[in-house]
Amino acid sequence: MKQDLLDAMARSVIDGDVSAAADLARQAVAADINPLEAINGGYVAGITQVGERYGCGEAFVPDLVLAGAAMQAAMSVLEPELAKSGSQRETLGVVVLATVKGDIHDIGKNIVGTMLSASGFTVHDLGADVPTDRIIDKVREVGADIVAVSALLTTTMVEQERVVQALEEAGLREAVKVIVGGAPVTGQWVESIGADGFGEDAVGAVAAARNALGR
Ligand code: B1M
Repeated sequence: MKQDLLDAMARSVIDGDVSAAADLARQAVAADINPLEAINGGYVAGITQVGERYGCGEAFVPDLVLAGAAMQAAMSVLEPELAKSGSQRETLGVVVLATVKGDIHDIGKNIVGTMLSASGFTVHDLGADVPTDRIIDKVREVGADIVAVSALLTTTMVEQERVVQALEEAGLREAVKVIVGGAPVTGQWVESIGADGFGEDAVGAVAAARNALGR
């Protein structure tokens, strides 16, 4: 049953069981379960619980590390399946994607990148802990339409504002839209830093990218 599989996926992340997480992802692919449903209904549900336990002192950094590893093992199976859904679309725009400097969380950013690609955007993913200068250089190099920056920490989300400022200083702000996201990001934050949009999840990120370019 699908719900049993989703529950087992969540459990594999809570237990930090890398091989079970990957195996369950393969089972989902074989059972033709929508990969985004598996990600959100299964693995994200699990990692959210681990995060909540960490937040109230019931789990510790090694638990986050194991949960992250289990989640990534599942993503390596599911992200290629997600990507397949958009293989023949026209290019909607060029996106430079990164997790901001000082922040190594990249699981959500990777899902956002996969969904943007699957929806028809050309994505240049610079990875995590990316200095703002490198983002600006890449924008120039590829003629980006959008800069998409992820931040998971309240201490690093300020880097999203620096990206907006750096684009202004480089004279690129008029030509490039900025979308932001990550667990601490709110609409109010987006407005206060002068970004063009945000998504609460990967589907929202695609909508924000489309809206920003009017497509
Ligand atoms: Co970290 N961590 N972590 N962590 N970690 C959080 C974020 C935290 C909320 C946990 C908690 O306290 N409850 C907390 C931040 C608190 C705060 O700032 N308010 C925290 C902390 C404190 C830390 C450390 C400081 C712990 C320490 O060392 N003492 C440390 C920081 C390291 C650093 O970055 N400098 C740290 C380290 C780690 C690991 C490396 C162990 C690991 C990351 C592994 C990896 O990414 N490769 C990790 C993990 C796994 C988490 C939690 C548990 C899960 C994050 C995750 O992957 N979620 C997290 C708790 C939580 O978020 N519930 C936590 C699943 C993912 C699919 O969701 O990333 O939110 P998310 O992405 C979503 C949306 O946010 C959105 O779409 C995605 C898909 O739906 N989205 C965008 C994301 N980016 C977007 C961009 C967009 C649009 C949408 O447009 C551009």
